[in-house]
Amino acid sequence: MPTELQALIFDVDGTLADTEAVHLQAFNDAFAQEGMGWHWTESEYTKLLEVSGGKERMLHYWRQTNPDMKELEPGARAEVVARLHEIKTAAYEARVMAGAVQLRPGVLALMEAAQREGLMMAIATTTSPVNIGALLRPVLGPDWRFHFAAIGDASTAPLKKPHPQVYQQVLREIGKPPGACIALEDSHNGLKAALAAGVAAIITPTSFTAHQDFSGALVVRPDLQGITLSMLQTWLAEKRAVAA
Ligand code: XBP
Ligand code: MG
Repeated sequence: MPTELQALIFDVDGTLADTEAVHLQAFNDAFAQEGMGWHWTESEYTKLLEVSGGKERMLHYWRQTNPDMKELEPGARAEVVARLHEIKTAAYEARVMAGAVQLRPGVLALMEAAQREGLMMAIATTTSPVNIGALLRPVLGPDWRFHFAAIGDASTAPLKKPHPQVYQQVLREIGKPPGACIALEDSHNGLKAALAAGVAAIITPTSFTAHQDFSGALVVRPDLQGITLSMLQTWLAEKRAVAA
């Protein structure tokens, strides 16, 4: 059993930044632009977040609101959703690049500490790759990718959280055992994905996920402010001692 914390694996939406209100605006931008006649409210969207991934979320909503709709051609509905998602992604990226979201408290300090101490960092998200760059480029610079030993996202892991695929991919790529890693997550689906891959998770919920079930989390905190690497190491060691 590894005893040292060797890597931090960061989720993106909700964890690095409270992005979901901006995702919601971008979905509604796309619905309006394409004349879908849909408009998601914040409470509706909070419930829809149980489905990870923008395309999956729209398909789920469409099937739910129009269960009897017959597709004239197989895949026609998925094609419309893919088009909506392209528009939504561009709208989201523009909003983020215009400064609509900031990193949550403590995120940058934890990343800087990990770098100072030579701890590996990785990203495990269900979101689209362009969204990660829009968020991290302004804070970490044009070489933001090189801060991370692996980046798992919607383009690498088609099976979305709570499926552990993205965590399994990232673990393979960084070559670390799951017990030597800690995941930083904000949602029930993220927690389940990390746990199913054998990775302990710290949860920092947002207003969109605060009502969810976080049983099995290593620790639940309002945010990452004041969380040090030695605290993470201690929590991991305590968990291992209990499990032994
Ligand atoms: C959260 C999500 C994402 C975003 C939408 O991902 O479920 O799907 O809401 O992003 P995570 P896309 O917390 O794992 O980062 O539209 O690009 O799918
Ligand atoms: Mg998240």
